[in-house]
Amino acid sequence: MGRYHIVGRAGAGSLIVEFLFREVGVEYDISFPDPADVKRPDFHARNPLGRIPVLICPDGHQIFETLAIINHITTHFDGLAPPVGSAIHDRYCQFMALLATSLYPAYHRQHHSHYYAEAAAFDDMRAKAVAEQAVLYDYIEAELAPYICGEMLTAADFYLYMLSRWDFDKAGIRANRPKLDALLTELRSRPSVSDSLAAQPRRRSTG
Ligand SMILES: N[C@@H](CCC(=O)N[C@@H](CS)C(=O)NCC(=O)O)C(=O)O
Repeated sequence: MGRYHIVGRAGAGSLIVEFLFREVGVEYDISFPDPADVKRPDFHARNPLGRIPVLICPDGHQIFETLAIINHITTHFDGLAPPVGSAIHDRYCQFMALLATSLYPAYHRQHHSHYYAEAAAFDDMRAKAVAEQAVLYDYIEAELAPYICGEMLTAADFYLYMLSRWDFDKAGIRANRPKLDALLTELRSRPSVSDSLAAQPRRRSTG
């Protein structure tokens, strides 16, 4: 069987794919094309918005959108999601959707503001994104026990950890949120995370 190939960017959304493959012991290849190259029309066949990550599977089919890629990994490899059909799986899906459709886009608005507004509106838009994220982080803090799915560490915790890395005030999101603080510290020390981060080409982290 061939190997998975991740099309990624240092410190960006491809991290979750690396974290999860390392967690389940799958070897993979990864390339980090120049950001300008993923905006070229030929890359749009892989992702119409020219965004990463894209996962190329061993049989050649491709997946973009982190939620879909994570679903592929948790479907094909055990241990990263609760059993399908259980109430805790519903909770897992709910958090995955919340992270993918609310927390992630709020980081995108902060790091890629030019897609959304003229420069004069950047500060206001970024402040609103941070305020929305504060509500979400408060909710997550209240729900952690100690992981998103209770005693089971799942892909959702790794996803949350990746997103938190893009915050402009990393200490701020941990302040007064002791459960979140403990979770992020634990995740950072896992070999799957620390080894992935150590292997990133040098580049600033961004969503
Ligand atoms: N909804 C997409 C978001 C992907 C995304 O925004 N990727 C970022 C890197 S983390 C990107 O390619 N940004 C460059 C751009 O938007 O031009 C997903 O979950 O995969």
